[in-house]
Amino acid sequence: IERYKGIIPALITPYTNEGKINEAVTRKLIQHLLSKGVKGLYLSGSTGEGFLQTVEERKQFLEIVVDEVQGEVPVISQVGAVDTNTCVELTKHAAEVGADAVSAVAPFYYKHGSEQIKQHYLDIVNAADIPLIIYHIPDFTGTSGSIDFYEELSKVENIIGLKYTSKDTFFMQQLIDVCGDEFMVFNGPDECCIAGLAVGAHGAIGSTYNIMPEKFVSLFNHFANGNIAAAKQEQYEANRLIRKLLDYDFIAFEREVLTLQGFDVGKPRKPLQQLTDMERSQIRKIVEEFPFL
Ligand code: HMN
Repeated sequence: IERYKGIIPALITPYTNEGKINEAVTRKLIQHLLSKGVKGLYLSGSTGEGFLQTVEERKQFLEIVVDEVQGEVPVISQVGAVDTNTCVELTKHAAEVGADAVSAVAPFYYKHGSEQIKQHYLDIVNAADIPLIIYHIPDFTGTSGSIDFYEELSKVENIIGLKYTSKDTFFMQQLIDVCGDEFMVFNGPDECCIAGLAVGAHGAIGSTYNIMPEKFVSLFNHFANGNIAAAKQEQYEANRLIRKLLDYDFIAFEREVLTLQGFDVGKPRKPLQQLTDMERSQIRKIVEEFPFL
């Protein structure tokens, strides 16, 4: 649990100009993020575009990341999919190639009852000897487990935590209360990172930690040291940027910023927003306004 405490980027998946996974840029971006003090990497989630990739690509990407990280920090692979079989296949693969944990969104598109969703998670955790971090993102999946639902799953051996992408901090606090301190909860919305930490989140997984890892590592460290005023200052500064970012699709925006930072991560996959030249030049101006980028 100590190993996971901190800031964990939900890694962008670098693509080549042809839209294939870009191994060289992936390795370079990982070294950069590690050098900034991130405590793990979260792959193939919303930010990583796992849902827009083939199973083979998801496996290939994980293999590259595990090889580059060399055990320095935990690697968490998001294996969620519409169907259980794909999740099971990706989980077995993740265990085989040495990922530290898998994570999964609730099955989406079809409307399932909570019993089926529970069974889906049990099938994943029973597929291989690798811990599971549930991914709660009700706005995207259209389903939200209840406090009781998560409490029950938190008691299952090898379900070690939850990534919590919602701005409802009361719900988060209740979850932490009933699941106990050994069950890790990660804050999802970066703009509310300090709020999540304040109600007891153990760490934070998010997309903007790709583009400003230092800001949030600093926020986390200040918070951990009880320097709340300094942590709050970092959150305020980050949020002035996030507010601008939210005028665009966050993946398109962050890919553009990374490109300006020297990481040629390519364009997001359609149907994600493809930036116009005008939008790209607006983003360039924003980057100039924020020296911490
Ligand atoms: C993931 O890759 O799964 C995400 O990073 C999830 C993460 O919690 C992000 N949430 C969403 O995109 C809905 C945030 O990092 C978010 O992008 C950021 O707070 C800006 O709003």
